Amino acid sequence: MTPEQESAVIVVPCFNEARRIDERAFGAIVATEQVRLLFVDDGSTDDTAEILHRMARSSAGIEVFSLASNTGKAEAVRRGLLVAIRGGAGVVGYYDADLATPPEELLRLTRELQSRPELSGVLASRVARLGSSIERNALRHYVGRAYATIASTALGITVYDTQCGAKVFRVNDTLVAALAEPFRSSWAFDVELLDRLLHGDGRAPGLAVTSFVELPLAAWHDVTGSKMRLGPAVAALFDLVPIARRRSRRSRADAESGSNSRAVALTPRRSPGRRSSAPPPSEKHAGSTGGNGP
Ligand SMILES: Nc1nc2c(ncn2[C@@H]2O[C@H](COP(=O)(O)OP(=O)(O)O)[C@@H](O)[C@H]2O)c(=O)[nH]1
Ligand SMILES: [Mg+2]
Repeated sequence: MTPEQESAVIVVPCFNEARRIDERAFGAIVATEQVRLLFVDDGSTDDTAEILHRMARSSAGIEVFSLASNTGKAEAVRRGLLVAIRGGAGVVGYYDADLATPPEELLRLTRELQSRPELSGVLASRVARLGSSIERNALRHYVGRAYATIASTALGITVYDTQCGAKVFRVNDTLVAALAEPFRSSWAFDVELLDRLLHGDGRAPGLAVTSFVELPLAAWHDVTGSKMRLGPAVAALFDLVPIARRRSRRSRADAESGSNSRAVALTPRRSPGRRSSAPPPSEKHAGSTGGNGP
């Protein structure tokens, strides 16, 4: 890692991953010295804890944070990100333990964010296209597309893939505020996080939608052994309703007050009562370098 780059810590949520975890691949990721990894063992009942601690002993760039009982991916990611931020990371992210997103792509996402100080976040996007190798189970692909389309509408932005398990964010007050409370939905937490980042709260301002980008992956492949069942994933569509409601309340409030100051879209989506001119990212936050966490 070059000194001018913000130190990056990537959270890897793990629940009963003993059979899938590839110790060598994770060792190779930290050997690049581009990122450190914080594995969150979420009350696993198999040998996950033992494997993770062995990895931490053999690689200086790997740490383990253990939760006593299973809290679900959303809460494990949130808690892990807060630990990483408290440790002084300037860039944090999360990454699925099954390496469905190849390690080199995780490193590419991180470099993209580190090299573009104007960005607040980079999201991996599974866009199948000529020259890429995106292999998804057809049913999961179609459910995922429906979900992403509805999520995009709920957020009021054009985002292709909200659910890919590889995302990186620059640490700033808005990110810290967005992680302060547990997510309401354990399935739609990626969408909830984006919503919180775009709109901020009393503690910190929202970030400009233009400070988020999706990076189309060169490769992604479904890994068997997923613990995410499709039934709850479909039910998670209902978790998007409160996000859509909040957006429509904000639109109404903006229209009533004649405000045009709200951030709008990764690519602005037209919406009544909203203007498409996103303000610049809060300079204080978006362009800052490492160490601005709490
Ligand atoms: N912390 C935590 N992580 C989980 C849980 N369930 C799944 N994960 C993690 O979430 C990531 C994606 O899970 P996976 O089963 O591959 O689901 P997929 O999204 O269908 O591919 C992996 O790193 C899993 O270990 C859970 O209950 N708690
Ligand atoms: Mg998976």
